[in-house]
Amino acid sequence: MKKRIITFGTFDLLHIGHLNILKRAKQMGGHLIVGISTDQLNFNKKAKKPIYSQEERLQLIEALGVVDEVFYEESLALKRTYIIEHRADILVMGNDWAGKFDEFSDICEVTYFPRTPSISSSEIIEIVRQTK
Ligand code: C2G
Repeated sequence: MKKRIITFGTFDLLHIGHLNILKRAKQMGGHLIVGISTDQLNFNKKAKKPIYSQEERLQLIEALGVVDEVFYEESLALKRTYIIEHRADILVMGNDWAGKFDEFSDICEVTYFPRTPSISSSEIIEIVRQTK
């Protein structure tokens, strides 16, 4: 039986670090489901909206060959519900979240992968800002 793998993220300014974690998650052997955090959720967390809208971010992730299913993550507090609703066997996150989701190990396997070094959406924004 194929495993069902779930992961969450903003995926703003799609970059190689995003692709690497999604590829690694897919390699765990199954059906990859990705929760895209909404613009409102980002605004609540960081007091700013992502550069790409939630519709654009969702379409970009959905178009990747390694992704099987996408949905909007509207609230951080609903993570348990999303895992249950999507019948996920494994939760994958980057290790910037290490330990943060261990509470869900009663309903699924929780795995953290090392982040790809030297790239992030915020760094891209910073580089573009400084480049005239
Ligand atoms: N990531 C990575 N390497 C990078 C940058 C990001 O492996 N260089 C991973 C992150 O660890 C995360 C995923 O890519 O697992 C998405 O990253 P972000 O878009 O930064 O997601 P974030 O804002 O952390 O949203 O419910 C949790 C949130 O929705 C997570």
